[in-house]
Amino acid sequence: MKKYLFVTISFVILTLFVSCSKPKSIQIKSAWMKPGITGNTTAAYFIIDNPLDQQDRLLSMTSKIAGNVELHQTTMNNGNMSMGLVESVDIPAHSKIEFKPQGLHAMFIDLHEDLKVGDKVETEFNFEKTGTITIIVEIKEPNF
Ligand SMILES: [Cu+2]
Repeated sequence: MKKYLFVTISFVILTLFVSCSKPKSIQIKSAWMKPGITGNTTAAYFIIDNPLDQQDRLLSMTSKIAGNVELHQTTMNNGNMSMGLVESVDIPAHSKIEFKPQGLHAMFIDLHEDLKVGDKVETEFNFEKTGTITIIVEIKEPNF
């Protein structure tokens, strides 16, 4: 009888431990992309949520539907909007980094196909520590 009680208590403790320490990981949320035409470029936007205790870094992105995907930052200089290449993007511990219109974005260059509203595009995000996260990005009509 004592043995069963011990086993039960151990199981309860183990269950508590597992539920408290359920693995947290970097997540990519609210991802969407503007429509695009074959041979042209388009941009994708999303939020990278890092709930971890350590910083990570977005190194690059890839997708079968584009010849190249670059990380860009839009800046305003004397009223002129321009965008520049960003080598990588730090994602500090316990933070969310938002890629949004007129800010950080992912530029999909040399599209291999037309992208219409409702289409879905598989995209890989390559992080320094987390490795590769693959998500589906949906094409949406920009509302700005
Ligand atoms: Cu750009």
